[in-house]
Amino acid sequence: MVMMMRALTAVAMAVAVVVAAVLMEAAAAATYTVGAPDGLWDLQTDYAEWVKTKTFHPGDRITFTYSPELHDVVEVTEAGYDACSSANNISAFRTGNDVVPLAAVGTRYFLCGFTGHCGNGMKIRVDVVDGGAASGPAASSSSTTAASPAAAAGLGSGLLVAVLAATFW
Ligand SMILES: [Cu+2]
Repeated sequence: MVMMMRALTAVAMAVAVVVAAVLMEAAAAATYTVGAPDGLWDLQTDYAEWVKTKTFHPGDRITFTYSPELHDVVEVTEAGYDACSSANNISAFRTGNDVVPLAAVGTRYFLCGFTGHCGNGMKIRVDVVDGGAASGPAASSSSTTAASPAAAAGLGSGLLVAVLAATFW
């Protein structure tokens, strides 16, 4: 009976570890450096292409890295984005290493306020979508937590061993 209790305790602990791992996976927020790895916040990067390979969720952050003498970052409305106008800007960043939290679901628009830069492609549209239904292995593959599914699989094996042990003890 004591052995049985020990086995059940082991199973309960294994289950708790797996549940904790799943919860951590769901809560993992990613930070993306705009334009990286092939570019940065500059005139060379194709931002429409860059965002295509990412899925942004609330809690994620984007970082704009650039030389403040050459560029800046202005958050604008959709109208400002379309017209390349920072006249009615929402906010402006000028440090050269600007971290912008993506707190909520919605679309954010950023452009470079230096003359001519937006017209030459220095603008980016970031769609922030709900992570609820999409936070499976497919969604996490684009984040910085690519190792987690493997870790979860390892924990799954541990759970199986615990269940087998409980059966045979
Ligand atoms: Cu610029």
